[in-house]
Amino acid sequence: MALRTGLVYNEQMKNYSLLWDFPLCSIERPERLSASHEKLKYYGLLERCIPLSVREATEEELLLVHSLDYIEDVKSTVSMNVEELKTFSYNYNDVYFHPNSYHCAKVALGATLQLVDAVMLGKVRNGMALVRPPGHHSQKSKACGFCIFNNVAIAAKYAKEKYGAKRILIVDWDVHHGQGTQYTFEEDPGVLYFSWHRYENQQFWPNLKDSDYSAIGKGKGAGFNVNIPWNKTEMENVDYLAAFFYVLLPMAYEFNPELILVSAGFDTAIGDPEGEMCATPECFAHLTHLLMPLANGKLCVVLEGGYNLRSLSESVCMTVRALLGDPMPPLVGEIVPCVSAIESVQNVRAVHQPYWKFLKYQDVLINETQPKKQNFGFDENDSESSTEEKKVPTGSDVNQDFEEFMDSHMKKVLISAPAIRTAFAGCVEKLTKLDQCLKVEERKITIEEAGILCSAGDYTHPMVEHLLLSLGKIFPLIDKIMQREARNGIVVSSTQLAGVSAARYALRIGANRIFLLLLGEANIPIDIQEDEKILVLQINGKQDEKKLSKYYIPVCWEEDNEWDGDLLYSFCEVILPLAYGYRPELVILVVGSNIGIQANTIAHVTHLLQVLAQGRILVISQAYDIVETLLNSLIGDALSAMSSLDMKQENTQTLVKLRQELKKHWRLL
Ligand code: Q9C
Ligand code: ZN
Repeated sequence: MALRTGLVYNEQMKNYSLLWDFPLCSIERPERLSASHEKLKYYGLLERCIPLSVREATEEELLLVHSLDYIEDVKSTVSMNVEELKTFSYNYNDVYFHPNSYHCAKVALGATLQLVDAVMLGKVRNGMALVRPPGHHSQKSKACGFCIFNNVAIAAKYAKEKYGAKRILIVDWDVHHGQGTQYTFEEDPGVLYFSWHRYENQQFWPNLKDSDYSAIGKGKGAGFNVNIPWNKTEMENVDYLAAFFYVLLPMAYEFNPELILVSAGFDTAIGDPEGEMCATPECFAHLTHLLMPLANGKLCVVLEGGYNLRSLSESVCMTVRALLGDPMPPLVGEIVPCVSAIESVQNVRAVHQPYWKFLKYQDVLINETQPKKQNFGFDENDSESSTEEKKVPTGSDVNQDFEEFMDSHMKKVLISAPAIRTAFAGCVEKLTKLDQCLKVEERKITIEEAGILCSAGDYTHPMVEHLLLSLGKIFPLIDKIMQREARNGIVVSSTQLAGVSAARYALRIGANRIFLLLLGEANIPIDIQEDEKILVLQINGKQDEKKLSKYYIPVCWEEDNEWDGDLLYSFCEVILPLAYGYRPELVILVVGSNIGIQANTIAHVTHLLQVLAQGRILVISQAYDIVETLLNSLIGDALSAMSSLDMKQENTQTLVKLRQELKKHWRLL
């Protein structure tokens, strides 16, 4: 199915607001929806989405999570006067009611369920529901924190019941803890609930012990509730990414959800008066993109909080752009998570270690090598890298400085996508999706030209003709990508030298930092190993052990193994963090033949790599039979789930050692 993104929105949900003076609730206003919707229109994103209609949720649907008594109580508010509404509202914590609240809350839930239906029935691949009131604080018999009915929790129950979904992942990136959602699924191993939230050692609302990392779920649900408490404000892009790389992504891959629901609060974004965090809107494009390869692409993003209209609406647009498959804007900011974020992430990994295979060998090893404190790669004593003072934004001040501060963080939205997504060269005629791609003409490469681009002696190789033909396909593809006529490209070439020559050529035409990821054997000339403009990471077998340097990172794994799990987890925990820190302008992925990794796994890696370099990636495959699978990933098709994701203890050890080694040279790890 082509990439299709649904958008659920309806003006009706603007028709309620706060009717009396109640400062704690004044930020939750109708303009939150109109500002988001207007900006989607402004950036031309609205017209690219499939509009989905809303409906009122039924009582039966409300009963999936809420009690009949509570529903009746809420229903009774429709005929209340202001005094009565006030009294009723004060029964609960930080929530207000309006005579139209009940109706809007049913529409917000109905909108969410319409999105779930469209995604589960395959009418759209993914989508977003712009709704209010939000839902994640509301509980069985309680309204709370602007929330009346728990949209996302009910949606999960609905998907289980109506579509038989067995594993649902809920990602709650709102800055508040969705305790309502946690309570709903605490004992349910079929729903993995992940939430990060401002916590400040329980000093922040809703001030619950239940929001700490120690709340891991109960009974059969133990291990399926994941809280990352942020004990400081001003968390940045990199802190959120660290939570994804070291906790959520490997866990989500291991869980293998059939559907992902996002409780998408944008009060985690910069300038929000509630969150006081510093993530920029682009961060949400990255988070969204990183979730898209899971669950066959079935991703429903549902609005929760977000109270700075500017950062809310920009962040909504960024999320929708990612859902649509647009290229990722580069991320600004620090490349090292702060100490407090690292601590939280480590604590979560430690309490979840008994429940997740990807944590099984690692933390044991880390304990052995780091007897005092668990440390999975960050160096806490490195003051230069992680304890820097951050610039303090004046989160709630609406003054000149604050507006300028916001201006400086809202610049990345307009990145134009190349009209053509994927280019190819050479004879791959049998592939089915080529009509969607740009065929690039090969050109003739002379021995002289190749001579500059290969190591001395390479061009006297007996296979010289063969090499020249390969380069004749590869160089024009790199031209197209660097000139932004195509976003990415793919080519089949069986010569081992192709990757290195491609990188040299890209440098020559002006690329500055190239990330070269090699899966399989290849000789890397010494000058490339030392070139700071090319970061090489190579995964190959043990028989050919190589020496690590700053810009050449060989990973040598046990032979005769399936490397799928090892690759995927190393990718989340080492390769991506490293590559993010390097900020490449081009990614070159070389896939060798017979490497013990399934095509589908490499397709996942290919998708994830597209968060880098604005999606500029060239895939060079030495084998022909996997090209179709990789092409699907490049053109943005949904990926199928990964089948085997075991990690080998030996290879995990290699990974942990590698992380130690890399710490000497690189800061993100
Ligand atoms: N400053 C959502 O974002 N008030 N709800 C907290 C502490 C309640 C937020 C007061 C905030 C509720 C969906
Ligand atoms: Zn919130």
